[in-house]
Amino acid sequence: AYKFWATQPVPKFGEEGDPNKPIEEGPIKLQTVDEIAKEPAPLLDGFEWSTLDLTDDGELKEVWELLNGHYVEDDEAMFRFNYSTSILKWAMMPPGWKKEWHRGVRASQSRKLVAFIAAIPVELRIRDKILHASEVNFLCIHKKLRSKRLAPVLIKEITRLCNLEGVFQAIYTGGIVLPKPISTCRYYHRAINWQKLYDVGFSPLPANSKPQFQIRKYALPDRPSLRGLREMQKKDVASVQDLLTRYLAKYDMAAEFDKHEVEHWLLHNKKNALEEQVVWTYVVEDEHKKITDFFSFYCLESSVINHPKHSNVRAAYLFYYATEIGLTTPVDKDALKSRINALVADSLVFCKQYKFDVCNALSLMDNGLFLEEQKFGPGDGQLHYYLFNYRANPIAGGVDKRNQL
Ligand code: YNC
Ligand code: MG
Repeated sequence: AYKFWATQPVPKFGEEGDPNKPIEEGPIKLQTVDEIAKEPAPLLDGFEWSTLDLTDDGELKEVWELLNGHYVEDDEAMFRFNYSTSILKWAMMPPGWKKEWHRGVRASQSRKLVAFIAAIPVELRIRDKILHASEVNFLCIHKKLRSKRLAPVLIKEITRLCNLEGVFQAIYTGGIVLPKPISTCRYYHRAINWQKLYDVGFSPLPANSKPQFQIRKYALPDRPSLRGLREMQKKDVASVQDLLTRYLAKYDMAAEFDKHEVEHWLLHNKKNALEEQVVWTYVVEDEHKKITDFFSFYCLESSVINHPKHSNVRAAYLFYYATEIGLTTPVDKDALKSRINALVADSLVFCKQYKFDVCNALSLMDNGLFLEEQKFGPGDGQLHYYLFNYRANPIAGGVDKRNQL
């Protein structure tokens, strides 16, 4: 098993993992840029490598089409992620993005895009070390080309392209088990439009319940309740970056964002009126105009496969949040819990206002403090986190959540 992964610089199952004997953390294999091949490995006859230019609407559309028809589905093939072109640009073009890291395979004759893989740069902190790493995502192969060992070829190509830029470590996530997860999270779902989720087969009707009970259970107020809550604006970027950095410091693994990254990942760009909104961020401003809290969520729709009435489910994914509580004084767990619940409760109100059907969250960061109280239920999906070419002790919980994208 794992014929390909056994050849890669990743830890093997059973190799170590005595919790009483933590290992020394660091790279598995050391290389320099001049050892890296300047040219890609050849592809099967009839196929060729192609760099996708996502600033070109036509090429962006090609990536969208491939993913729309062939990207991640649930186990029963009822739903498939349907990334909008706006979210693809947001996810693949953060500050420092490189065109070369949007890599595709085309059929030589028809020019049709049949496979894709992408990477973005990320400063990743693992405990006290910061890695100049990449985050690999959107690995996708056309359904007709599956099980032909093309995935390892794509993975080796994106590795080469990262290595050529001096990047030798990467983070990636997936629903499948590979050697060897550094952390594993579960997906949780909170119904907003229960009736629709039931209609499409996403939410079951529990025994002894009735639709009207379920609808009542998930009802939400029309207005948020926190004082000083407002949409994030450009002038908040520095405060939000400072607050987020201090908040994330308590986790063993997290991205380190500079101001440009905070602006990219959290601030909705209103200037671009043609673009659909991808991310929503709200801050809490106190009476001294200080930002004390914020929360955010992004929109990712899923296609409903073969349904007579509904073609998609509009899902909000809880993204970053932070609060001053516990940052300057010793953590009062109850105060933190009640504050985070208030923040998430208000985010659900906005999810309803913006017509989301469901709000999703992972079992990471401090989410354990609100999942039950805010009526999130566990899903069947798991998300495994992996590091490429870096040996590290397992991370119990509390990883950065961006990789759920
Ligand atoms: C996967 N998701 O185990 P072994 S997540 C990594 N991540 O190798 P073939 C995967 N490896 O076991 P197919 C993988 N899925 O023999 C499969 N593999 O060692 C491994 N699905 O290749 C697998 N997107 O080409 C096996 O498989 C080998 O034709 C088999 O293609 C797979 O984006 C896939 O779920 C996933 O489009 C492309 O099924 C295809 O089945 C597909 O015969 C639907 O491949 C979409 C989907 C995956 C979403 C994601 C993160 C990807 C991370 C890749 C690893 C990056 C490493 C870091 C590199 C940079 C380093 C630096 C610096
Ligand atoms: Mg294949």
